[in-house]
Amino acid sequence: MSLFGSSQSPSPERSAESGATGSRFLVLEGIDGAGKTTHLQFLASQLRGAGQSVLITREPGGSPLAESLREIVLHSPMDGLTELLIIFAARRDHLRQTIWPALDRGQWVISDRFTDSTRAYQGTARGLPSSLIEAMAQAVEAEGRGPDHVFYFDLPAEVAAKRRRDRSAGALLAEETDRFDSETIAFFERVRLGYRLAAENRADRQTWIDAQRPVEAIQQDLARLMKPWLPGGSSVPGAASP
Ligand code: Z5A
Repeated sequence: MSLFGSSQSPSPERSAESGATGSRFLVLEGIDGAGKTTHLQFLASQLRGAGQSVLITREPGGSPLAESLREIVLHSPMDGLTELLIIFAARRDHLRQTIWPALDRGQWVISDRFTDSTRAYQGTARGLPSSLIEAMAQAVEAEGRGPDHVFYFDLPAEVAAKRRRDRSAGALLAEETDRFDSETIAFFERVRLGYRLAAENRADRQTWIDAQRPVEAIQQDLARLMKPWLPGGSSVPGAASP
């Protein structure tokens, strides 16, 4: 497993395979409040600063139909299997309407969550069979390109809950709550475990990030990690030096 603080670079083989300037499909994963949104904006600004075209998207959502399904998943009472079916329906449309066309155009795609969220939330945390999840993932994703690299932002559930409370307290408008907000700390610790299992299965196409560290320290590592992926393998304007 690639960890910040130990091995931080993408494998040279993979960089050579994709070409330093080739676009990539990047995914950010982690429990609610782990910092995905914060760091997604940073990654996008680094890429744009290096002249790359970037599409930012999210799951559930990312296409008109999938955004409608997102509202249902987040707000309508349902059982775990119904939740799983809707999430994969949304993913299928997201891939067909948004992600695959963007990759075909040569854009970088950065998605806030993808199938490892399903493995962690519906699989490990809700207890739906992994055989079912993998069969659905195969059916929905197989004919196109999947994530080239996944960043896992790991944070104890208690710390994430505090960050969410602090964020709500500082917000000008009341934050919208959803079905997941009423889940317990134990639930989010199971999600964390699910992410660890997913990361182990992903071998070298992932980076495990200790998200308890300050934002600046994490972003320094992200900038260093991305360096070999950028044109000329050089640093980008505004990137923190390693
Ligand atoms: N879901 C699912 O069950 N199955 C699936 O397959 C998929 C999704 C795809 C979507 O949630 C829900 O869908 C999700 C799982 C489910 N629900 N849960 N839980 P969402 O998209 O509405 O929300 P989210 O993805 O969980 O993200 P979020 O609340 O926006 O959190 P975040 O993006 O990870 O964190 P953030 O907003 O960047 O940071 C949180 C706060 O912490 C903020 O004030 C930051 O300034 C602060 N922060 C960030 N990093 C730091 C550090 N390093 N130090 C101190 N403070 C920090």
